[in-house]
Amino acid sequence: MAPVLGYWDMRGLAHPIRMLLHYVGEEFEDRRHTPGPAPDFSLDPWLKIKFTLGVPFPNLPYWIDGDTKLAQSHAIIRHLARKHNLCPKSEAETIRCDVIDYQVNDFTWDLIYVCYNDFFKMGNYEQRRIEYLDKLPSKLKQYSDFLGDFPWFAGNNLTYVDFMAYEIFETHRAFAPGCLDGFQNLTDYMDRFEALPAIRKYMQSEEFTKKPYFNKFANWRGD
Ligand SMILES: N[C@@H](CCC(=O)N[C@@H](CS)C(=O)NCC(=O)O)C(=O)O
Repeated sequence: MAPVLGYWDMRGLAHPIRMLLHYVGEEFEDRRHTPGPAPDFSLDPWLKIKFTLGVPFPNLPYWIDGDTKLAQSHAIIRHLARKHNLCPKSEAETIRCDVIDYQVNDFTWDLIYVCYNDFFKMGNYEQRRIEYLDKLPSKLKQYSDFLGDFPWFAGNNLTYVDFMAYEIFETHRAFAPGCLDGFQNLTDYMDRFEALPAIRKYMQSEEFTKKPYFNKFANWRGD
C-alpha cells in the first residue's frame, strides 16, 4: 500500500511535502480532508477520525507509511529528506538549513495569522493586512541577503528547506503580487526551483494544486 499524506484540500503546510515527494518520485496517496459546508465549516469530518489513525499527536498534515506514522509538517519533511538524500551535506549547510527551517516556519505562521484573521479573532482584517504588507519588504530583504549568490538556501546543494522556502515565497507572490520583484536573486531562485524537471512536470500535471493556499474559512485563500 502506498504511503499516505493526509491534509486539508489546499496547499498550506502540506504543499512543500507534496512537492518534495513528486521531486523524488515517491508514490503516495495525497489524501484530502474537507471541512463541512458554509457557514459553519465544521471540522467534525476530520475530528471524528483524528484519533483513530494511530498517529502520535495527530494533526494535519500526517504521514503514514506502514508502521511509520507521524504528524508535524517539519518532522515529516525532514524524515523524507533523510530518506531521499535532501539533507545538508556539511555543518555550514546544516546551520543554514536550520536557520531557514525555523525562519520560514515563523514567516508561514505570521501569514497564517493574518489570512485566518477572523478565525483567530484577531481584529480588523483589512488593517492587519495593510500592516503586514508594510513590513513585508524588510522581511524579504533579509531572505535576499541570506541567499546572496548561492543557488539554494543551504548553499550549493538543493535541500528540503528549499521546498519550504519556495512555497512561502510563492504564497506571498499570490497574497502580495509583485512583492518579490525588487529582489532579483529571489525571483531567480523561484525560476530555478520551477525549472527543476520533476517540479516542472508536477506543476504542469493535473495532480498539482494551484489554489487554494488556505482553507475555506480563511479571510484570504488565493482564489
Ligand atoms: N505545527 C503543526 C501545525 C499543524 C496545524 O496547525 N494544522 C492545521 C492546518 S494548517 C490543522 O487544521 N490541524 C488539525 C487539528 O488541529 O486537528 C505542523 O507544522 O504540522
